[in-house]
Amino acid sequence: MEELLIKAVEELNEDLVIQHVNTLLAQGVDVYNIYDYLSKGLQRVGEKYKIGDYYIADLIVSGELIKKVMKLKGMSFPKKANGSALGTVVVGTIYEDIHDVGKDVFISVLKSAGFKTVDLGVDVSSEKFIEAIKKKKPDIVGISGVLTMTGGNIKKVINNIAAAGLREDLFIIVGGASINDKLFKQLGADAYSLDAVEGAKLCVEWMKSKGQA
Ligand code: B12
Repeated sequence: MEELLIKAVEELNEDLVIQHVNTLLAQGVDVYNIYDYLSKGLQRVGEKYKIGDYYIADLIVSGELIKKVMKLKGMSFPKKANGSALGTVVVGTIYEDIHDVGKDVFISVLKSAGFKTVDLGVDVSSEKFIEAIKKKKPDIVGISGVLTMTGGNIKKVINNIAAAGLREDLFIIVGGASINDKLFKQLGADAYSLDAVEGAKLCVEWMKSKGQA
């Protein structure tokens, strides 16, 4: 079934994708695993685009398809028991990048872990990040970057946050397919992850280290 779902995403077959997701949900398969299959399917769409088998229109369709699936009943991550928020996380996709599926998954996982989240959307400038940090006073800032060419933008945003005197005691985590070990070391962030669940765990660890979780 998992391969069927991956293949249906790869082939942009919306009806089949929805059918397979609903079947997996009915079988009690973990939402985390289903997101993993969807990501693998999108990966293949990306590969097809890269070799010229798919066009930009197909990328757009794939993005819309996943957005629909994310809204299906049962696709939200299980909520932690009630209580006060673990902390606040401001999240946005870096400027010049409009990919938001990964950012949205990260936000859902953070919420399920008990965080309050502030979603700044996509194409977020330094000014917007800084304004939100001043206003919302978050414990953590999450920056998503999917396009390789936006690595420099992430570095600039982090530098600008520091120049505005807001870096101290602020945990900055970056993620998204553009980040790798080498790039991360140049960015001035505190952590990175290519996986939303692992990223959220790192955020929980940070709150624990501050004695707040
Ligand atoms: C759908 C899609 C689009 C859609 C996006 C729709 C949307 N609403 O997001 C649209 C059509 C807009 C699009 C446009 C473009 N795209 Co596009 N797109 C994709 C595609 C197929 C899927 C992306 C996706 O949603 N993946 C699924 C999510 C869940 O994965 P993810 O983003 O990596 O997120 C996960 C983790 O990284 C992590 N995560 C994400 N953010 C964060 C943040 C933090 C803090 C943490 C901790 C974790 C975390 O959590 C998520 C789950 O674990 C990818 C292919 C691929 N391999 O990914 C190409 C891809 C990313 N696109 C690509 C390109 C080139 C483009 C365009 C430049 C094409 C063009 N010529 O115009 C434009 C750029 C537009 C722009 N300025 O941003 C390239 C990027 C190449 C590169 N390395 O830079 C890819 C890889 C395709 C390819 N193989 O060539 N695209």
